Amino acid sequence: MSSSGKVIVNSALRAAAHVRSSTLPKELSKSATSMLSSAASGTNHVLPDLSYDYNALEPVISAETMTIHHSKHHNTYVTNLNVGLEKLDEAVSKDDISGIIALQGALKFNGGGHLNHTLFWENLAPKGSSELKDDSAIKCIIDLCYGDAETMKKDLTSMTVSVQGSGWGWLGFNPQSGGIESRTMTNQDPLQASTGLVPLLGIDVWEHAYYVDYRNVRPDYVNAIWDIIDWDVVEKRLLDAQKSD
Ligand code: MN3
Repeated sequence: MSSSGKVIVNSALRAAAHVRSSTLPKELSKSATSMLSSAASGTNHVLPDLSYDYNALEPVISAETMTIHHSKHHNTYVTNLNVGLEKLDEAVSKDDISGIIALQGALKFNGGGHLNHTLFWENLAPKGSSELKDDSAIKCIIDLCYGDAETMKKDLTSMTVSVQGSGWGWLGFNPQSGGIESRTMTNQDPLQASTGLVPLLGIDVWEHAYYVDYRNVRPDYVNAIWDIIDWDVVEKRLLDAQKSD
């Protein structure tokens, strides 16, 4: 790790946590740490490849939407995150506290955009390729916290459809209670850094995520997305979150 890399990581974590570096909290999100630690190796963040083709999620999400969403929108967050981290490094090296603080909004927006979309792509799978299995840990905790899967879907769907403007709906693991919860976030505010909940499943309801396919009818998009959820990924995230709890 280069010393300038260390500066980037420490200052970004400090900025994210609003604390002095000597008191970095243990509960800082692992994903944020790993996101920022790739800057420490001197490499820029890059747009992640998808594990499926752009047309693989049709008819729920079209190839056109996927192409624009991944290669343009997500890519822009990655580009601007890298620009922001470079500026942060510069501000830190000059001990420019005002400059460091001024970058927080851009880092939250672009860093959040990168984290959220990376989680989102992994959440999705071609229709019929994954199912919520009866003997899975995720099914068990859904039943415990919501009664049944249909109630959870209804709850998260209605909250997510109701997001005012641009934002996300999330199913998150609460390390305090050991349960799972539905939550919405506005803009690109990242779930874990903002609430402490560990993201299990996210639904992007920015218009760019559905307008080509559903026009202004957000409820149809959110109702349809349940057909392309990769429940194996949701299960793995839950097990990882419970392990590190
Ligand atoms: Mn998006």
